[in-house]
Amino acid sequence: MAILPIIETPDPRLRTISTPVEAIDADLQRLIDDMFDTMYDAPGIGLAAIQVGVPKRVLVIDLQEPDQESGEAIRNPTVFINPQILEGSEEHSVYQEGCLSVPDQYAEVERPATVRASWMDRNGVIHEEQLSGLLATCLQHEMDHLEGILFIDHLSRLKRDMLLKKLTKARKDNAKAA
Ligand code: GNR
Ligand code: NI
Repeated sequence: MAILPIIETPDPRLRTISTPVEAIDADLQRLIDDMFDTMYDAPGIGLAAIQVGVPKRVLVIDLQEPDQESGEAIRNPTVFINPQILEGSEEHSVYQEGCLSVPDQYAEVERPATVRASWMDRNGVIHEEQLSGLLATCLQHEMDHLEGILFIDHLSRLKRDMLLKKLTKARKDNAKAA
């Protein structure tokens, strides 16, 4: 188990189109475990393999929603291998999104509110489900990574440029403080 370094924009590797997984072998199982460690450590609610430099169609998601009674985050680690979106709803919803590869920057993104998706789990079992809410948004955000797309690509040029400027400034300030 290992925490892997997360690649940040403008690293060109984030623009790679990831290729389908052909075998669920020990190497892939280790990658999945390391991706969960990396996601929980960050912390984040999702992570695509390309964010740790591996151009394979694998992503992990755990919304870690708080338990109604204790308020503690309940873990529900889910891995999506070779995921596909079969259909997106006409209805759209807007979420404030962030990305571990665009650190500490947030913006509203509009996407289909529900999606019908299929994927393989780590045992090779195929799933097909209708997903909604934050899970639907997160899956679409992660699947964008598999195509080399970042959430900032969904913004207007003006908003994207402003956000990237803030990121550059934050990095400079951090470098000074360090
Ligand atoms: O941690 C994350 N939070 C998040 C919030 C709203 C929509 C998408 C996300 S995914 C993000 C982690 C990440 O960068 N995954 O690629
Ligand atoms: Ni992301």
